[in-house]
Amino acid sequence: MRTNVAIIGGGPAGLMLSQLLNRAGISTVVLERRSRDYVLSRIRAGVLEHGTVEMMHRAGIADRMQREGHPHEGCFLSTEAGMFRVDFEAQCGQSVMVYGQTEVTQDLYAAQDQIGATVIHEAEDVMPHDIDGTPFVTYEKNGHTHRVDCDFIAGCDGFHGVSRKTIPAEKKREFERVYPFGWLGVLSRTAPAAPELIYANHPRGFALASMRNDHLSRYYIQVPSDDRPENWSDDAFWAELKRRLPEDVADSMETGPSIEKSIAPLRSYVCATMRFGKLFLAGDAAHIVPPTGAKGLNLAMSDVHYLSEGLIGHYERKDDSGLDGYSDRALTRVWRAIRFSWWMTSILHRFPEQDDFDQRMQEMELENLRDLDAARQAMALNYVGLPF
Ligand code: RFL
Ligand code: PHB
Repeated sequence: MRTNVAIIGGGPAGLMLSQLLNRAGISTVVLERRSRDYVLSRIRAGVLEHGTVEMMHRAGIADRMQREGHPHEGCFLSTEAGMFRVDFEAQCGQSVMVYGQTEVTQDLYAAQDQIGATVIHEAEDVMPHDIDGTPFVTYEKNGHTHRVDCDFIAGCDGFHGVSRKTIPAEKKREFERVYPFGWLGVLSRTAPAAPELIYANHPRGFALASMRNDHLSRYYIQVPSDDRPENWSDDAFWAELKRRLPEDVADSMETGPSIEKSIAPLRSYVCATMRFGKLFLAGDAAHIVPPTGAKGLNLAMSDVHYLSEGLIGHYERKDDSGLDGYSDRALTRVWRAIRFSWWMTSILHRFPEQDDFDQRMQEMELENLRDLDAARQAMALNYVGLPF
């Protein structure tokens, strides 16, 4: 097979890149290790930044999101001293869209089918070759080895993918922080606890009340890194969640059987560079943020925006400046999101070594947000998403 751009990974980053390139007349082959059903069963992000929403429009996949997504103009922060709201619309004139990653991926698959794009599922042992020369990718399927020759390779294969590992160690610098806790998440067919998200700082640990739609709720609680979903019955989960949310919210909230229950570790990670030779990394393949700032999927989308612009410049105008500047441009925005996610994480969680001083600093950060317009504005600008 021969294509312009071989894309490793059929998650949101890989599919969105394929969609934008195909619409610009650039051919792609997407190689995804898992089945389509498996990819669609992963419950992950729920909040789309303003820029991600605009990208969905540009990619021609915004119809269902327009109908079924829920614009949110603010969110709540709950503390021991009470709950307050950050009004995104009032602070910066923008809002976010509550629309699940699963829905985004489903819409992308439907659009890819419609334009006849090539997405190969259950591709095993995918391997990029000669990334600094004449690149090609090999993979196994149904017991046969296949080869895709290409001009460029896009590594969109998530944090555990193969792409990043093919960049020589001396050509990349890695930055990492692993947090000593994870998030236990539950999805349930229940009405959301509140009309907007509640991020709760509580002595027993962080909690988040989120949602997918009017009948589907998503909740998270902070748990130790070595905890396991099997340790938590539904009843135990609801009881702990209620302890960490404001009393009136807890008293009136609907509970029910969990549809999904899993633990996500919390980590910040950046691979600098995001490009080596003809290989370009995008999304979780290049960076990880803790979910506290709702940035992971959105960062994947901004990478794809820059990368698609670079590739379109190459093919349409023989202009390589976008590709040459890709890594620096993407990383500038990545570091801002890394900072924001780290900050949100640090003010909302209980850390094992947290002393009285740390505790007071956390309380002061939250008081600042409650009392200072400028602090709320800084949070709102970052939460709805910095411009691409
Ligand atoms: P993905 O989604 O991991 O997709 C990568 C794809 O590559 C495939 N793959 C391979 N394919 C071929 N060969 C290989 N060797 C391969 N290795 C892997 C995988 O099967 C997969 O299909 O990365 P992508 O596309 O970069 O997208 C990133 C997002 O998925 C991620 O950043 C977000 O889900 C993070 N995230 C959130 N982001 C937000 O913007 N807002 C949120 O509200 C939000 N909430 C969350 C989150 C992530 C969470 N978890 C579970 C980590 C909440 C949670 C709980
Ligand atoms: C979610 O709904 O899954 C969600 C929302 C906000 C976050 C993280 C996850 O910060």
